Amino acid sequence: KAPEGTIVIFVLGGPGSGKGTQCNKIVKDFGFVHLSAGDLLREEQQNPNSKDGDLIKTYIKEGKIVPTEITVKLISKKMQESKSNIFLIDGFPRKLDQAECISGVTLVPMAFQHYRITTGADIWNLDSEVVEPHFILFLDCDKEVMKQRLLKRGETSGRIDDNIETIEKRFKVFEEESLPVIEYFGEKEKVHRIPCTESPDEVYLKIRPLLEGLNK
Ligand code: UP5
Ligand code: MG
Repeated sequence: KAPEGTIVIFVLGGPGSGKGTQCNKIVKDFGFVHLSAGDLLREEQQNPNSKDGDLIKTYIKEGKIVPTEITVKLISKKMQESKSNIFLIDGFPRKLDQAECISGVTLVPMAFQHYRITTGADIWNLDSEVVEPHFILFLDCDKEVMKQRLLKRGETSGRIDDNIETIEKRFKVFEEESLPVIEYFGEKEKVHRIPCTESPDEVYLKIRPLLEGLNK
């Protein structure tokens, strides 16, 4: 049963840590709407009408973080279109300025359960209640394990970033830019660190009680 009220959970972790895999399990059991920033960017990249397609492709190929306003627009559109009010946001925020702008000040419930994510100071002018991310699931995985998973997936995924050169770049960006986001939320005592080198089911056994706890 879905918990009452708006709940936003960020699912963060290195490339190949299992964010998508675990989110799918959570969706099945708890009915969250799963918004993977990477999936939304890939979808936009393939949309022939998008003006950002080429730029997104270049960034993903290089393992770099796409400019915030593009990603935020995609996430926020999906939230607005959704009839749900419980969201798993997978792979975002990915760098400190994204975290600072989104945490506590940027997820704004509008009338009739519509949502908007803003990235600027204009938020302070909005006469609305602010929603904090409920908590952060940090999938903490050994780098070598992640590398093997991604190389294996690369045999069939068709993802332009599942090759050894880009994988190394993604690791570097994760360590330099995304780990500070986890520290940032850690200081706010919002992070649940989930070791995730075991099988998907075993990892999920550690996650599920946290979601069940939301109903209490
Ligand atoms: N697998 C999963 N769990 C396993 C387990 N416990 N045991 C054994 N195998 C396991 O899993 C990866 C692979 O491992 C799969 O084959 C799975 O079966 C297996 P997955 O669940 O897909 O892991 P995930 O963490 O989701 O890996 P992903 O590759 O999606 O993570 P990234 O963070 O690298 O990718 P994302 O799609 O989020 O981003 C891609 C790029 O988009 C970024 O590099 C960046 O360029 C761009 N981007 C932005 O610019 N901004 C954003 O906000 C988001 C993305
Ligand atoms: Mg993913």
